[in-house]
Amino acid sequence: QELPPGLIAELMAVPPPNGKKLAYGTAGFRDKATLLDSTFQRMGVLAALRSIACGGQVIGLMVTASHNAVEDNGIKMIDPAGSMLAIEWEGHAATLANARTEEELKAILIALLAIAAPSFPSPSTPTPPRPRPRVWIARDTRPHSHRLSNLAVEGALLVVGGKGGVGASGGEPGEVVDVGLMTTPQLHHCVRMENCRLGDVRTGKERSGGDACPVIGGGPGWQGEEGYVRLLASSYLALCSTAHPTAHSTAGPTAHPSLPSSDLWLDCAHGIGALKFPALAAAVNKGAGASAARLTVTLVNTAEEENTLYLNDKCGAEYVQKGQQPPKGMDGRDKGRRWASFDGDADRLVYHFYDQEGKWHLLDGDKMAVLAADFLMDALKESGLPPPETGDEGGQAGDWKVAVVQTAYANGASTRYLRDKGIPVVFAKTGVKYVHHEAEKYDIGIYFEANGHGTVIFGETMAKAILSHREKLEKEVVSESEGSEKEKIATTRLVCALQLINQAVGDAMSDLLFVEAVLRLKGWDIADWHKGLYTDLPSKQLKLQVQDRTVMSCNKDETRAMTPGGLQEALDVLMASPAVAPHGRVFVRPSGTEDVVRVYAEAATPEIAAQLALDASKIVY
Ligand code: NG1
Ligand code: ZN
Repeated sequence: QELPPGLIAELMAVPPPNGKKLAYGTAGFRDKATLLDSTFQRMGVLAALRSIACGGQVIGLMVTASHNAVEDNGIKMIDPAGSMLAIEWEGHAATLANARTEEELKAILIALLAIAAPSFPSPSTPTPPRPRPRVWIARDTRPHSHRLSNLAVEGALLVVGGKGGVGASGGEPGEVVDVGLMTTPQLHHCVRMENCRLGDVRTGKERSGGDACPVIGGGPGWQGEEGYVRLLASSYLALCSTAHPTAHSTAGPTAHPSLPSSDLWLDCAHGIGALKFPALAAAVNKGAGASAARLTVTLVNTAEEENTLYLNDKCGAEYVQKGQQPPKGMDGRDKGRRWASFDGDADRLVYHFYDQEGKWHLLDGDKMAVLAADFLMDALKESGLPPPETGDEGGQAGDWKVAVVQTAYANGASTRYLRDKGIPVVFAKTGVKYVHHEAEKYDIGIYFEANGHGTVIFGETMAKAILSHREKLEKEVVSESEGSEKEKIATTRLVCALQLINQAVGDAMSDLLFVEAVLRLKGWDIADWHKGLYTDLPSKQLKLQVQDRTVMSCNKDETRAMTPGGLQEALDVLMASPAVAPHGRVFVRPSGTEDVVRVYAEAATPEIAAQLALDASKIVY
C-alpha cells in the first residue's frame, strides 16, 4: 500500500508534545489546547481512514472540551451511526497520536491503510474499488477551536485530497466539510441522518427507501442542522398535543392542568447552546401559538461567536451539579422560577430552582431518568403494544425489556425508587460509552448520568413495533371507546419520545424539550417534579490532585477500589461506622477525563456526607 506523497513529511512537521502520553479517553482526546496541534492534524488523517474503512460513510470530528475550563480543548470521533468511535479504533487513535519518529508514523499509517482498504492482488479476489472518504468537522465556541479545527481539516485533506490522496481509486476525491459551529449532539445527529439517507448505518450497505431513518421512522427533511430543528420542534409539539382533555392517569395528585408556566431561564454556560437554542425555541413557538406548549426562554450566560472567554466559568451544568450551587446570574429573586443549565457543548442538562422559602434545589440526571422511566413505562402499559414476537403464545407488553442504566454516581434514593416501582436498574462503568453500550441491550434503555448527560434509546425492533402499532391504530375503524383512545394517546407518546429524544447521544436541547413536554402533560411545575418522585440523599463530591492517578484501579462497575491494596478496606471501615450506616456510601475512582481522583459520598445528612468524603480523601492521600 502506498501512502499519499508528502503525508509523513507534513505530519513530522507538527510533532506531538514532549514528554506527554496522549490517550483517547472516555471523551476522545482532551488536554490544554496548547498541547494538541499534532493530535488534531492526526485525527483528521484518522477520520478519513475510518471513513474508507466504513465504506465511505460520513465520519464526524467534534472539536470541544465540553465542560472543561476554557484553556482546554479536545477532539472526538463520531462513527457512522452517530455513535462513539468503535473501541478498536481508540487504540489506533492513541498509537497515531503518540507516534514520534518517521518509522513509527509509517508503521501505524500503513497498518491503518491496510485495515481501511485491504488490497487483494490476486486475480480471483480483485481489490475492490476504494470508497470515497467523507469527513465532517464541527466545533464549539472556544477561542482556539477554530484554529484547531482547521488543523483537523488539513489532516483529513492529506488523505482525501486531490490527486495524491488515497481516498478515491481513480474517481472523485472524497470530501472534508467544515460544518462550523454546532453542539456536539447536533453533529452526531447530522452524521447519523446523512448516513441513514444513503444506506444502512450499521453495515454501510446501500438501502432502498430513500430518506427515512429505519429506526425513528419519518421521511425526508430531518437531515442537517435545519432538519434537527424541524424534527425536535415537531416531535415536541406533537408530544405536548397528547395532553388528555381530562386528567390523565400519569398525572400525580398535585397536578394542575395550567402548569408549568411557559417561562424558563436557561444558563448556557457561555457556550454553543446560547447560539443554537434560539432557532429551536423559535421553531417551537411558531407551531405552539398560544398553546401550553409555548416556551418563553430567557438566555443567561450567553456566548459571543468563537470567543467564549468565560466558558463554564461559575456556570453551566458541571459547575451547578458538582458544586451543588446556583450559577452566576441566578439569585434569591428567582424564587419559584424554573431554571436549566447546559454545559459548554450542550450535551448535558440539569434543572434547578429556588423554592418559596429561598432554598435552592438541584434536579440532576437521576431526576430526569426517573421522570422519563415513569412516563415511558406508563405509556408502554397503556399503549396496547403487542408483545415482542418471541414465538410463544400469551406474551405481554411487559415482555419488552426496559431498564434504567445508572453509574456509581447515581443517588441511592433514585435507585431505590426505581426498584420499588418495579423498574429494572442496571449499573455500568462511568462514562458515556459504557452506559450507552449497556443501554443498547434493552428494547428501551434509559440512561442519564447524575451529571446530566443522558438519553433514552429504543432498540430497532421496539422502534419498528411502535411505529407500526400507531399505523394500525390510525387505520382502525374509528371506535369511540375510551380504551382505544387511551391506547392511541399512549402510542403517540411513544412515537414522539422516539423521535424527540436523540438516539445517538445525550443531548441537552432534546432532553430539555422532552422534560418540558412531560411536565406539561403531568401538569407539574418544577417544585412538583422535585417533590413528586423521591428525595435525594445528601451527597458530596471532591476532586483530588494526586501524583499518579494510574496507581488506582476499580472493579467493573467502579463501586470498589481494587488497587492500591488496603484502600477499599479502609473505605469499608468508614462505611461501617454507626454514624454512616446503613445509607452512607463512599467510593473513589480515577477520572477518565481529568488528571484527578474523584471522591463521592452520600449519607443521611449533608454533614455526614461531607465528613465521609473528607475522611475518604485523607485515606487516598
Ligand atoms: P470522569 O472524568 O471519568 O469522571 C466525566 C464524568 C462522566 C462522563 C465523562 C465524559 C462524572 C463524575 N464523570 O468522567 O460521567 O460524563 O466525564 O464521558 O461526572
Ligand atoms: Zn459536554
